[in-house]
Amino acid sequence: MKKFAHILTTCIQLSIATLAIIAASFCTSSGSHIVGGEITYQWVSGNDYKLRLTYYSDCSGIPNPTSALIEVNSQSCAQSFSISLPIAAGPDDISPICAASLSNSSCNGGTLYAVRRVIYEGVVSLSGPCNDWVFSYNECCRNAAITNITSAGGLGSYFEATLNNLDVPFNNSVEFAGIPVHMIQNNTTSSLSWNTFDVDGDSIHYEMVAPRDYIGLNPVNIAFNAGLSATQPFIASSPTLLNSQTGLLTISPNALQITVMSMKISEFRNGINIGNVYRDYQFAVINTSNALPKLSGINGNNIYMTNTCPGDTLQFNVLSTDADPFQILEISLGNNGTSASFTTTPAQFPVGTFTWIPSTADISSQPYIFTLNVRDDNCDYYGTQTFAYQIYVNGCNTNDVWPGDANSDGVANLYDLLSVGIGFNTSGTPRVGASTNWIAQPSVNWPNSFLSGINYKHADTDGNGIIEWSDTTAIFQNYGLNHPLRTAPPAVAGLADLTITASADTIGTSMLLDFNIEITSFVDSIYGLAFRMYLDPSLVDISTLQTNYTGSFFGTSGTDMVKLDYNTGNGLLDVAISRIDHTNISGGGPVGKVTIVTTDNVSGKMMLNVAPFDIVGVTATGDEINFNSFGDAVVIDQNFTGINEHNLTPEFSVYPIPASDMIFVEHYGQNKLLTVEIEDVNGRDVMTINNPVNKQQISVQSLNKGVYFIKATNAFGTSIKKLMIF
Ligand SMILES: [Ca+2]
Ligand SMILES: [Ca+2]
Ligand SMILES: [Ca+2]
Ligand SMILES: [Ca+2]
Repeated sequence: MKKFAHILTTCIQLSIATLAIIAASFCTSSGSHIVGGEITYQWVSGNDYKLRLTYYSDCSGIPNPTSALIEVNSQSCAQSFSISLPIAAGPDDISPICAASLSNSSCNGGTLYAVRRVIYEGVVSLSGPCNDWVFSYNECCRNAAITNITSAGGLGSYFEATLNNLDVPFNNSVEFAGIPVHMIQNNTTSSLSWNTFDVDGDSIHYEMVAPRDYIGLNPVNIAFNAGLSATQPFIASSPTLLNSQTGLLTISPNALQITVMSMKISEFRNGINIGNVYRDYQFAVINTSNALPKLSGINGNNIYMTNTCPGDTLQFNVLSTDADPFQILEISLGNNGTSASFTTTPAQFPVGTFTWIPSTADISSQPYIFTLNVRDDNCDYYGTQTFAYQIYVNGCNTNDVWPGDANSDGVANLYDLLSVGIGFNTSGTPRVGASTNWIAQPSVNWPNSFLSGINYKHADTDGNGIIEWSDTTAIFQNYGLNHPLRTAPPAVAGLADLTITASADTIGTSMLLDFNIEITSFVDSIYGLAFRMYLDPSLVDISTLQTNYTGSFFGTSGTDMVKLDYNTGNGLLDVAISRIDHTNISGGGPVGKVTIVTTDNVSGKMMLNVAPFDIVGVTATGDEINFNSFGDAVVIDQNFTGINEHNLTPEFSVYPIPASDMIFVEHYGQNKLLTVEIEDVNGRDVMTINNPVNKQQISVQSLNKGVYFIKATNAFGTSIKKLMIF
């Protein structure tokens, strides 16, 4: 009967009717157009809590109630009563409508879809500690325009928060900073957050659940339309994603729709669930040509996570962009319950600077989530996105293992492979609770240490108790990530030469070229080698880089040599190789080979310079060997192929690209093809056709998705083209 009684209350306020039956029919047909809501609470003292209902409604619906009745229940303590909360703020139009169009907001009598927010607040005195307090609010009716549930206008809203003040002396619920985004773009992927934070520092977990109706006082999950669900409430081109740790939602709608969804946000202290808050909210998917504004990761990169130590000043910049050339952006930091600050430069696309000096009280195994909102000034509706930055505050115990930082120098990169090589096959105590996640992991010291004084346990990157092949995985996974720790560099024990030589002096566009890497001096003792090379992406097709260690002076990869190469995708190639048998080798010779394909858009003549740099060699005991670097230069000449070679070497086309089941290699040169080969990106031959016909049909159904190369060879040489299988 509760539902009925409440409809009556709402409608009497409107003075529409005094008869319950008429009131009920009015409310069902017109409704209060609830867009969403949530209940949060703040601890006042003892068992007193300030309750807040934040209530969102569509401006074209009936006015919001002048007070809100919150039900308070605890089954275990046999408590059930209600409290009426007066309005504390609002109603406010919170729609992302630009100033010039505000007069056309439906909150101002216009036609633009708009949402208003009202906040109700009041203090409740609980009878004592109970582990199952429920604060709830219910009201008919939802917005009839909702499209992902059937007959939404006849369904009620039920909002709830829970508190366990039996297992902890007090709790403040999570809170939501800023204004929720309620309009998103069709056919665009939007990244959004509700900017949740907890002033107590409790750990927060996010989950998508069904929005609820109610029968009596009891919540009832609302069923979604066919094909949709609580975790997939949108009609979308790819699944809606919720990061359960950061609360970041990624939505790719591909239909106009009005979608209601609900998120459960749970708090845990010492592993105990001490409270839950539910935000029930509605998104309108609209058509707009406005491009969404974006924010970079930390200091302009695409990494959104970092680590710091208490007492250190953590500062980083975030860059904003928007594909719309004349819009002006704003960046703001969501409220977050810490002392972190954020400033921005005044510019069309501002740069924001985040600063935080955490204290020892901030040390936590959980990351702090800071959300930055970026907004453009598009009209009628602003475009908004949220980006989450995770910051770990560590105890900064130098004894902790950071998985992948095998040499414990504060970063996971190529040099860590050298420590894996030096410690190869050594066993020690496995790490308790080990993972390859980039967090500080306490670990018992092993008997051995490297020359630098760093314990061998750091090279057991996956924590399974032995340094072996699998320990390259965490280096790769956490490549380039930093943690706050500095150690002195190891001693230097020798000097040698590393030389890169190109296989040609001059080549044309879209052509294959080898860079041979060799130790060109006699080395007394060496065990491992790491270096970087830069291949200018305007001249080299970075996606085609192939490394090959066949015939390496260091041994055979996977047998007596461990290797790691990392293509950063922006021209840098990091290479590291090491023996695994704890025995130095001496002499010199080939290290490996990097094969590239020049880009097809070089105009005129360009010089490609390639030299190794940041070279580190080590002995089996970890002494460092310094290297001189010798590079090479190649002229890339757009017209290089020349008349003679143009006629002699194979000329062919490959289609379709991309392909999934069949390709044609069509030859139109003068000299008969001898072979057509397909190679994968690792240089492995996956298919060879001898004596192909001029229009050779090749089935590629058996090939995995990815990039391949088609090599056509005649008596005068080989030509190569890229192939994409999808
Ligand atoms: Ca809390
Ligand atoms: Ca824009
Ligand atoms: Ca390292
Ligand atoms: Ca291991």
